[in-house]
Amino acid sequence: MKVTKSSSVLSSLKKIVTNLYGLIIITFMSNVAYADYTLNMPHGVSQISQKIYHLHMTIFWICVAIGVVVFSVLIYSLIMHRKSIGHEAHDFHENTAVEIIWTIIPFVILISMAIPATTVLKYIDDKSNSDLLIKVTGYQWRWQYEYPEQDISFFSNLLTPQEQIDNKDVKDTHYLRDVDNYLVVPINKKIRFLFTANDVIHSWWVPELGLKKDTIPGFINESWVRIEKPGIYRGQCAELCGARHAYMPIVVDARTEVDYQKWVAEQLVKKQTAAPNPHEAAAAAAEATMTDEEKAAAGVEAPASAASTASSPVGTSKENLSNNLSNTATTTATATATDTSSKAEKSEQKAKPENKSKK
Ligand SMILES: [Cu+2]
Repeated sequence: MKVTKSSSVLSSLKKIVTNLYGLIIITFMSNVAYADYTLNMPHGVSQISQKIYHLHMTIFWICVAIGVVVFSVLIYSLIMHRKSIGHEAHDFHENTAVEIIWTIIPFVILISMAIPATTVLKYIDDKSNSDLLIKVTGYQWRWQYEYPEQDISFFSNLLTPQEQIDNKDVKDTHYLRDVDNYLVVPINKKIRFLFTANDVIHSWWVPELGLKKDTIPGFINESWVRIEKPGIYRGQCAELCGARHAYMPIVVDARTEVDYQKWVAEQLVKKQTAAPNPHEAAAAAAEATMTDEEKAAAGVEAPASAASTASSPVGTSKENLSNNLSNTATTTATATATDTSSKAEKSEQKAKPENKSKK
């Protein structure tokens, strides 16, 4: 009986060790997953990411100091108070002074950690006085970016060919980390982001910007960033959102103000020269020839109602815009559900990788 029990313990121990060994091999040998692996978190290129980095280092060094003190006392006690050198243990219980000290010291440490942490959190939470508004919508499995103030909207899709995913072709430098349309933003501007999703919960994460926010259907999350250095910054969805969760990367193209304005102008020109949707054009032509009575009979409403749909409202103030976006967030799921496929098709036709600069 004893033999079978110990042998079953031994075999389960063996299993655990084998599994652990496998896990270690996978973790350290998979060079794809750790292509960008560095030991510490990135410094980043925004004020938020730098503040997060410094907070992280402050807390890290406090933990190191605690570790050094605790382990020093522990090791000293183990060596100096061992039985083999004839140390006799003291015979006392319930020392009030010691108990007060070991309550007060952790309390002071926790407060000294909470103060810088709260300061950074308060800084991150201040979304006021932004220069630019961008709405990010998560889809299975791509991102939509809308610039309501500039009336720009596009989808951003994975660019990695299926052959590379299937191991039939050599993998790119930016394997699973490249998209057709980059999110172009200006540097040194306070960019306010609104996050929502159209289907399931996603999470928009760009480590270099210090920005990670869940995008939740029916809700709007907010955040902001001020990027200090022009460049290409890559990220990915950080919330398990379905079968192709790994295939919705994020690429942010931070440009100088002049280059950003050029891009905006290009987008607007592209939009004007794009071929109009034949169905929309026919409907508009029919509507233009209708009298007011005919319009009322046909149930054609004033164009103002268009702003209440999920499409980007044009010519509204920033405050109204936010309200509109908040209102539409709740209807996004239903309103855009029908809109999505046609919009997606359109964007796919338009989405030529014009700003795709492989570095
Ligand atoms: Cu996702």
